[in-house]
Amino acid sequence: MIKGMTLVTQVASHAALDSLSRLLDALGFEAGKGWDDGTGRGAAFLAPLGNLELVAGRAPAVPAILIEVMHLEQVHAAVERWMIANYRSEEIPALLGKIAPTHWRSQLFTVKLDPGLTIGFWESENPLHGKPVAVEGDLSAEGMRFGVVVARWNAVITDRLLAGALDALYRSGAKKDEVTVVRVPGAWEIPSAARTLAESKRVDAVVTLGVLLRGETAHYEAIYNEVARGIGQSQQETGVPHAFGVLTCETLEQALDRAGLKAGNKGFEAAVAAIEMVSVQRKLAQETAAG
Ligand code: DLZ
Repeated sequence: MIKGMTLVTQVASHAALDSLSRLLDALGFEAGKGWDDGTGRGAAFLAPLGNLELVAGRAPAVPAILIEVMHLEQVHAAVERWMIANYRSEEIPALLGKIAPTHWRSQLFTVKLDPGLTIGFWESENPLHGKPVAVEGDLSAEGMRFGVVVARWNAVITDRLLAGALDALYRSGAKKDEVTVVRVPGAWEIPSAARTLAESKRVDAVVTLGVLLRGETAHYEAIYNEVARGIGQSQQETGVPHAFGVLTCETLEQALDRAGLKAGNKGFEAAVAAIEMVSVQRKLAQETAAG
């Protein structure tokens, strides 16, 4: 079973390896496992997709290291900024190529990092190139407005869920004044506040956060069912995505684990789901508008 593919390529020198490693690091590549066995060094960089392309009959028209990106202009600008910080300005025009069309319906630019090391960055003109044909949400919250409804009951847990949710929203690009936090007495009150926010059209998505502890909650099932139903109904009837971050736990310890101790932070996860759903909704609306 095929698991992945690694293109192993020799670069001209240790200096070239370090230079390319710094550039890829600056561009946000995830570092893989490097090695140094005394005779040589390796640096690995991970990308979500990989291809091995073999060429016969003539030399390839592109550098051996070819990185596919989205938003090629932004990548070009990022590489230029990195070069300005690392090279003399008069050297840069000869090293950093301009974005140019290729004969295979793409745009490409090259960067010469060393006499023996040129790499290329490219973007297909077909936005679906290399992607499964599916509408998927992005995880950027820029330009999105959120409501976060958080129950005060079991605040030792819900405060942590709230911190996780805000961390996810802000780190994904949401602006502080575009996030409205609403505190309600307990989980029972979450659906009503969520619905008011959703109907206000002040938010693109609602994140709901609460904790129901079975051991301490009389009529646990009845309350839980009603909270879940109310949040779901608000989502369906308003069309505003509602992320479900209401924990249902047997014990406080279990709840703590899910609020940042051993099992992640469900507030963070709910906020990420909300971001993704706003993005999915916007993409679906665009597709519908485009016919
Ligand atoms: C009353 C109650 C109980 C027993 N348990 C919980 C709980 O585990 N988690 C929670 O968020 N809220 C609880 N509440 C409060 C109710 O949700 C509600 O706030 C009150 O009944 C007032 O309507």
